[in-house]
Amino acid sequence: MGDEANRTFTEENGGGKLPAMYVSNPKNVRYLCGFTGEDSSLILTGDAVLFITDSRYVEQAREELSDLIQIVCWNRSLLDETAEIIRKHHIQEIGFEGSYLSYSHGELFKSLAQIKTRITDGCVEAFRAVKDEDEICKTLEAVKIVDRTFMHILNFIRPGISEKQVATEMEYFMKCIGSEGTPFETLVVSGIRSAYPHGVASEKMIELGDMVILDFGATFQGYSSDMTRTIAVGKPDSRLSEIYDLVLEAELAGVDAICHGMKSKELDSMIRSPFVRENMNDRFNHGAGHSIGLDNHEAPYISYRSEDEFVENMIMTVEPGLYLPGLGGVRIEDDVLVRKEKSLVLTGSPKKDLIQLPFYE
Ligand SMILES: [Mn+2]
Repeated sequence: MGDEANRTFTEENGGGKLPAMYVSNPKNVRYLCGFTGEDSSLILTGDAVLFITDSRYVEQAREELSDLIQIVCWNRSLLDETAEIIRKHHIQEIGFEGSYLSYSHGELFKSLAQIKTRITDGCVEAFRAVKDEDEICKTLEAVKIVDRTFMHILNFIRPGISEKQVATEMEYFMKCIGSEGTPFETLVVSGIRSAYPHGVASEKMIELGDMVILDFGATFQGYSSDMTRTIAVGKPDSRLSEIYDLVLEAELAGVDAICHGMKSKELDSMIRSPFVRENMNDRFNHGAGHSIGLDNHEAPYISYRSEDEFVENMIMTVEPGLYLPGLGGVRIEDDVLVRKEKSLVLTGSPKKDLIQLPFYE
């Protein structure tokens, strides 16, 4: 438990100080107090931190939380208990995370609280964006797992096994070597399916000449990694080997350029510039990157629409791709620790040349 929870939150947009905040996003709860379970909330006031949970989690909370945090076990309902705390602590105004309460719960919350409420979406997330040493170490462990898994899966992929078998093997292997689970569904798409930027693994068999996109992540003590590599099984269509080089050029432009103080949209245009030059920008139809942490996708994002600026110790993915419908696609993604000057690429799996697994007719 750090200073994070004990400060008076200043809402970014509305301005003015807020005397209390209700935190219900489970990742934010975990970030602020270290609780790894579910269905629990925090109320932060100027001088107290209250952790509200139900009987299933009281023991776990006693173990995981600092003694400075008061644990409240609710009996009637979470919202009733919260309203009671608001009354007891004479809270005059409270912020809550609109994105993490359903519309009906939000309305109920407002009517139970009977005080001024304000939406504070993104408030805790702004702290989460910049990682401390401990968070960086955990991410590094998650990164090691994906790197080892990539080397493992290269020996497993062959013509005649399905995308699903490959994805299952990757997830099994990641768990065996220390991943807590997969932060998102492991994407394995091959052949013409590799032109689907976000296709999930199917029953399709991998065939000779296929491009195979592997987009996967591991979780270590809550922190995720996220990496994509594209390989070929045998010799692919020459247009696909050509776009591999172009995607690699875009990806390297991104990981080489990203640094403290750089604007998100500036980086986005650097990543796109090889695609623009080759008249292929319209074949890159997803975001160029995002932050990772307790969530697999978190703010900030790499986007031409974003006014965000990167800050030292953010961990960003850079992930350009090109997709040719009916033929296939290529995506390359690394995780990068943003530093003052040259940033550090954390993921170390090979990418310099298109890996062609040696299978022949
Ligand atoms: Mn990603």
